[in-house]
Amino acid sequence: SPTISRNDYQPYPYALPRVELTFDLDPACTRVYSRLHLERQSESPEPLVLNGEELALESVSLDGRRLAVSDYRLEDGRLTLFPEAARFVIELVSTCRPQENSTLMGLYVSGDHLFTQCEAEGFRRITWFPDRPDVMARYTVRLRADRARYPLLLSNGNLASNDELPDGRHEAVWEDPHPKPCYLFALVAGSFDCREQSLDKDGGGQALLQVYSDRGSNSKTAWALACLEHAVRWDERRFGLKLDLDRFMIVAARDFNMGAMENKGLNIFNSAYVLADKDTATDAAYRAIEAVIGHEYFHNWTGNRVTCRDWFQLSLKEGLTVFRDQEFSADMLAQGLTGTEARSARAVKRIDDVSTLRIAQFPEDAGPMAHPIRPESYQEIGNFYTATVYEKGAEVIRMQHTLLGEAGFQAGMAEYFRRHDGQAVTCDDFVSAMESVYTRLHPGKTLAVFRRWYSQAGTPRVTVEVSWDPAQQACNITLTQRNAPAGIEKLQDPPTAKPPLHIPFAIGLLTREGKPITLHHEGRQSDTALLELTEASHTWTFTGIPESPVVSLLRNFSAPVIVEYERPDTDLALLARHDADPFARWEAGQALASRQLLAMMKTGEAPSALFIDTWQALLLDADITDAYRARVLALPSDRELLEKTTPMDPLAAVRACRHLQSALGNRLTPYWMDVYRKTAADAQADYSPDPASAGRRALKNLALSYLMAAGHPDAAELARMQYDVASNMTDRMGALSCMLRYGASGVAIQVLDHFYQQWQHDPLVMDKWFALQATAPDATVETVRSLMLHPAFSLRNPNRARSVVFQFCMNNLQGIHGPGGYDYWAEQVLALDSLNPEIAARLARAFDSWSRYADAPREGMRAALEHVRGHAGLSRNVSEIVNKALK
Ligand code: B3K
Ligand code: ZN
Repeated sequence: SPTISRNDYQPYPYALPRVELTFDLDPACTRVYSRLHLERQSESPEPLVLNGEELALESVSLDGRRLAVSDYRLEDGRLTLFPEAARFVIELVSTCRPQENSTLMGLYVSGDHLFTQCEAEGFRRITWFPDRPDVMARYTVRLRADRARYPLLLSNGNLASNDELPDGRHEAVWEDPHPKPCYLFALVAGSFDCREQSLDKDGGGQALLQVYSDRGSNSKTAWALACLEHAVRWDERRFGLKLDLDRFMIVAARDFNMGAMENKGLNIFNSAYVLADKDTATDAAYRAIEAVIGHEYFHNWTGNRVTCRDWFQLSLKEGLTVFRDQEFSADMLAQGLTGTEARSARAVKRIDDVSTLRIAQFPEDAGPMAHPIRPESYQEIGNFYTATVYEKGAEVIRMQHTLLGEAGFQAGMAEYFRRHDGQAVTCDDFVSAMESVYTRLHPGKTLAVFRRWYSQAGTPRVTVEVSWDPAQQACNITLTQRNAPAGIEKLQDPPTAKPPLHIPFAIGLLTREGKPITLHHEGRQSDTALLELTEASHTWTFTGIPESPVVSLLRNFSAPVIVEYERPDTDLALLARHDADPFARWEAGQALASRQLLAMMKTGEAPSALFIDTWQALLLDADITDAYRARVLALPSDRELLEKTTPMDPLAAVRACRHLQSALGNRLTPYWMDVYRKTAADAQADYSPDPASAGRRALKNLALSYLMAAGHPDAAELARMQYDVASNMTDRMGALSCMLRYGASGVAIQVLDHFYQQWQHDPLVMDKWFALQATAPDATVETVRSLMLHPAFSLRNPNRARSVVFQFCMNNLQGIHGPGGYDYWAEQVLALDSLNPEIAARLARAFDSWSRYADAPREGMRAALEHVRGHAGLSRNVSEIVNKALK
């Protein structure tokens, strides 16, 4: 497939001020009439190139004159016209086939409804069009369909009219006052429940907020609507950004490739991020819904009002919007709290986000798909909706926030909108707006070095050296950065290093008793100092340090880097108990646990007394919240551990995690029991997803898992009881997953069956039922094959495919690396590829790290990748992934 390069960008030669679309909607064959008002941007005539895929072209007219086939060129997804005039109107008639569209891009059928998904390049599957984000137009959309089958016809903007037509049909006309790129176009047709509320807009006027979902599910949309209102209010308060619409709609779809889509005024969501009630959704699902509803809403400014010039700039909207949704979630968790409690509530969110970054993005940055947050090239843009563009992109925004401070960052945002509202711009434009404020705050300083974060792939490594000078009472801290080239780091063959990055590195110093030491840094006094590393290496000296301190490094994870620092376990234990920075405190405990796990993998060593004592101290610390305690007491997952080993030995990682969990369960049994009893008291209380209650449930379920792992004689009974009396899905799932992971298999099967009987009618709960089985430690390829034969299984539904195939291939190390695992993976990649290339390519990526594995798994994974690569007719999506993996 051809490679598309960032540097080849050319502006589109035409402006498209107005678009009129008429749809005769029909699942078998939808006819689209399109009228494009075009204005040439250059002096002399230019060919007009439109994109189209899987369309049947019926006619083309130019200024009302029907063109002959010889007047235009139709090849390879491109329609080229040769207009002479500077302003003209093109009329096109074409058809597409929603029913046959299993890619879920363009116009497709889900259940009894019709939906669209256009980002990145799906609009070309609806009609011929300049399908690129820098062509922004005002749309008028006329939707016509059978009234009984499709009583509701939605598109972007405001409803201008809704009229009856002959033959039981009706039509709705929508006008969107905001110019937009076609990737933000949407239409929905079907019969839905609707929950709505009106909202007083900041600055006057009212807006209608609506959440549409499948008939019969209205009782599950209250949380989503509440989250939408919170998001609107939060964006007003924290960013000063107002809702610019009279109507903001969210529609839930059962079949959806991603989480959701920010179409202007008409967000379409994976139903997993809309529907929730206490009986069917876990606490984690409630928080995820809040995050995704926030994310899509925040796109209305960061993405829609100011959009991307081209798809290389994707992180312009995604990194920034992820940063905004992370802050929204953190603020929601900390609502009503102050001081340490607020800080630890925010830290819980930070811990979860950093864990995601490490498990998804760090490996990507060290593997065959490594790319800068602003990629230089791609074959298929659908493959670049990655953890790097999203999560690392958000870290790069967060570092700008750290460097500018909240007020400076907000001033930078205001400047960004002042300069670019209504435009399609680049990542550079964003940094320039921030830089204008940065330079004002810090005369003489620029973001020139910082900009390299946008063009360099790879996770930087920062080495730390600390020395204390008793004569001077001074502490010297040296930071040194190493930036390996993209791709797998070749250790024997030292690669040419990349230039240094601008790394904000927050540190603190503690006394040997764990007390914070005040630092004097750049004219400020604080427990935390922000060191700005902009060269390969730099040393800072802190004076007035009366003893050799313990250093707390990379507080709040102030930069997406790997810290390398040799220190004794006793220092980590001290930080895990006393660090005032709740993120760094968690990090120290995790580092200590990782060392235990690595030692177990190597020598079978038992956990140290120091480690057990640390966990005991954390269990007993009266000053920490339940939610935070649940985070600090949890062990690194087998996947996290695996990332830390070379070569990667998955089965040894699984064994070590299990062993440590059971050792901790055993050694601290009375404490876990105590925690369980205290937190279990509210099992039957009224359910509320608020952070304090959710934190209590998280801690309870963690305690249960330790007791189960330890094989405590009462644990199985406690789990069974918890399942039976559970008033909510979090407790039900917590108990059931413990039974599957650690319990007797007979009991687990019986309970799974009960669960099935109770929830078989609910697709989202059935996804959980499938996922629990696909990730059970004893699940084999035979297990997942038989799950796939279940009548409720379908590879065409992405949520269901994810719940079985992806869960097994990505989250069940024993299963996928067991007998037949690799063949199963290859077979599923190919099966999915013939239905839905975007989803297939995501599964294909599960083997990205194959070359870092120990011999046996490595050769097996390579053979499976080669098998996939050898298959004729691979999609561009999967072909790019497997070819890069095998390079
Ligand atoms: N912008 C969408 C991405 C969908 C692209 C799928 N090919 C989701 C989001 O980030 O909000
Ligand atoms: Zn997004």
